[in-house]
Amino acid sequence: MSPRTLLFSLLLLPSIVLAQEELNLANPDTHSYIEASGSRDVHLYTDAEVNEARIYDFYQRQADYYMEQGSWPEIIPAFPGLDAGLHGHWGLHSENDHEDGRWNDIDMGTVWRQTFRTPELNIGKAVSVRLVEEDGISTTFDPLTLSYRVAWDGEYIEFDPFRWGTSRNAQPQGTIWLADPDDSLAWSSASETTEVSYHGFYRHTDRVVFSYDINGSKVLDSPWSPKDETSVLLRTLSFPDGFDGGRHRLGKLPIERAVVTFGNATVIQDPNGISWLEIPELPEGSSIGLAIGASLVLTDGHARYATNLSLTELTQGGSIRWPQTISTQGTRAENPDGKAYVIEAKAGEFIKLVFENPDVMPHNVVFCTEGNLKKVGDMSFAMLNDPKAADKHYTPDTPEVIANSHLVFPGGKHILHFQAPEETGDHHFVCTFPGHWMTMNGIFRVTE
Ligand SMILES: [Cu+2]
Repeated sequence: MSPRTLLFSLLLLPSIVLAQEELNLANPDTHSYIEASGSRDVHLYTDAEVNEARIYDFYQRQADYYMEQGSWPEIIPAFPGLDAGLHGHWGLHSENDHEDGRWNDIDMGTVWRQTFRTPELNIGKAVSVRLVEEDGISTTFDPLTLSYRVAWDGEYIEFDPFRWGTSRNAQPQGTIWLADPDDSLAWSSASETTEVSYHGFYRHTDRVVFSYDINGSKVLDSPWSPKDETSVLLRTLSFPDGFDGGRHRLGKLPIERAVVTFGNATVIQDPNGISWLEIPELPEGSSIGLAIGASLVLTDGHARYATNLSLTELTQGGSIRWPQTISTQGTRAENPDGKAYVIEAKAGEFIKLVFENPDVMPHNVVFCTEGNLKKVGDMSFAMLNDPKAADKHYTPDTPEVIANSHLVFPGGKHILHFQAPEETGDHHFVCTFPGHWMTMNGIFRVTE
């Protein structure tokens, strides 16, 4: 620290302490506005469970309170429900109904990429592959170790319904028979250093081929399993550029549970009971087959596992996995007599509008004052020239607009809270997505 900086620090320190002493910090516990049930007229959102709505009530009470006091502290508290409040963080969701296991109903296909968790393991960048559908074998590849760290029999992945299903990660649904707790790199080359890079994986029909480099030499690595057996993981490793030689960790399993089915490699076991695949220097285009099983004891006869297919071919396109096309079209409501649609409300009434879009294109809903449909419609069309139009939800910035929803994309929903105007009359509602206003409009009738 230079002498000059030191001087500044010394001068600054007492003034900070002084400032803190002088700060008049509000304590929300002692102020009545925190209590939603009292102290002012009942607000529309006083009883709202979700903070997003309740927050409006809170800040109005707070403002009322301090204006009544005639003075206010320099720091007033923020709404206490926003973070870790009674009804969930950030005010967006009530977590009272967050138990939802519907993720378990979807067809997950053959590859699932999500943090994978068992009671013993947590694999952050896991790629889980279902090798055989319906009560078959699944395995989880770890791109950081470049190895298959888990294999299990039974169903594929399941989700805990806690907090809408994904916050406790993907979990295996079945019986685990291979688990490698070691999260260090599973390859070591014959060279002094081992540098690896993971490139991702190819999908070819129901096969998955992982691709990575070891000291610059390409490795293709594909898991597979016999359809009529359980607890057997087959692997084909291809070395298109050849290989300098090295070792690959298979996990803590008895040496007889891992068998080389073809190619030039041997399985060895270290004093810690870890089995390794020992690979000598290999020429270009070499492949190795491997079978790992929970109860596999094979001395011979394992040729049935030796499926020496070309992994390079599997990195090219294959047949279409999902050849079916399903199309669906939203329909507009019937309006046979050609009369305008009418929404009715009382003057000054608070309205909660749930706007859902089942159509194939985006829409919004904008309420505007009587006689100004065309004006607002024309302004919305002019927004085609506005680069910020999407941010504004294609809603013209004009006093004729009473309220507007967000632009809602197909399948989406927006909940709009607003107050009907005091002026009675036939106001309008309209979609202001450019080009829509002339056909997508109706009457917003406000009565006494
Ligand atoms: Cu529209």
